[in-house]
Amino acid sequence: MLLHCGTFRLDLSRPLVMGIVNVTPDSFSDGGRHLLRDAAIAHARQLDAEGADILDIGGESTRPGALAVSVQQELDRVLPVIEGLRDGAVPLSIDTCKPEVMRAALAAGASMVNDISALQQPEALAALAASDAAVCLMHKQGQPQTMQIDPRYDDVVLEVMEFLRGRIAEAEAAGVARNRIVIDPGFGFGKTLAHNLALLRDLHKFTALGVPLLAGLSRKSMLGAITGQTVEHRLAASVAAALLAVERGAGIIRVHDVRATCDALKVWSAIQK
Ligand code: 8Y4
Repeated sequence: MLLHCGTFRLDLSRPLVMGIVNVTPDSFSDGGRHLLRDAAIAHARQLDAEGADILDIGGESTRPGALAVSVQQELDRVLPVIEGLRDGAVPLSIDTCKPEVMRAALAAGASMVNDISALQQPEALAALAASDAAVCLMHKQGQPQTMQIDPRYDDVVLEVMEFLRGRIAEAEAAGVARNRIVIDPGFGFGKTLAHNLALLRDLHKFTALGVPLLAGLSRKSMLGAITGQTVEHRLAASVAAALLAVERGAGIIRVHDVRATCDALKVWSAIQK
C-alpha cells in the first residue's frame, strides 16, 4: 500500500515509525517561544536521525485536563517548527483539530494532518480536500477534559470500526482520495483498560476497512495500569505494545522512543517472508 502524503509516497509494505514532537511549554522549557521552537526542532532532528519515517508536530496538549489553546497560540508554536524542518527528508504531520491550523501548517510545508477529532470540526474536511496531504482519522469518545470519566460501549471494537468506516466515507465524499487516508482506534481516548485491551487484541479487524492503520500506545496510561510503571518508565511496555500492534496489522506506530521502536521493528521485519 502506498500512502499519498503531499509530494511523498509512503510505502507501507514495512511498518513506519511516526515520532512525536510536542511543541508545548509543559514538554519543553517554558523560557520563551524561541527556546521552545529551538528545543522542538532539535528534538525532531534527533528523532529523524534515530529513524523516524514521519514527524508528528503538535502544539496543543491533548492530555486529560489540559487547558485549551487558541488558534493564534497554536500557530505561534507549530509554524516556526514546521518552517525549520520543512527542508528535511522526512514528511511532517500536523497534530491538530483546528481547520485554521491545518491550512496554515499545510501551506508551511506539512504533508499530513493527524486529527484526533477525525475531521469533525466544520471546515476540516474542506481544508483537507483543498490539499494533497494525507490524514489520520482517529476515534475518540467524548472530549479530552471528560472522556475518561465513565467510557461505555456495547462492543468497543464494532463501534470504533463503524465510526471510522463512516469518517472514511465522509472524507472520500468531500474529495479526499482513499490513498490519502489512515485510521486509528485512538487508544486511551474515552476508553477503559478493558476497552483498550480489546482494541489491541482485535486490531487486525480494522485492516478490513482497507486503509493503513496507525496505533498510538507510547507511554500511555494503559501501559502504566498493566505494569505499575510511571510515565518515565514505560519504554519496555511501549516497545512491546508497538510490536503487538504491528503483528496485528498496524502500518504506522506513533511513538516517543524512535530508536528503541525501530530496533524492535527490525527484529520483527527479519522474520517476515
Ligand atoms: C504519556 C504520553 C501519557 C503521552 C499519555 C500520552 C494519539 C494521537 C495522541 C494517538 C493519534 C498521548 C495526538 C495522547 N495520542 N494521535 N495523539 N493516535 N493519531 N498521551 O493514539 O500521547 S496524544
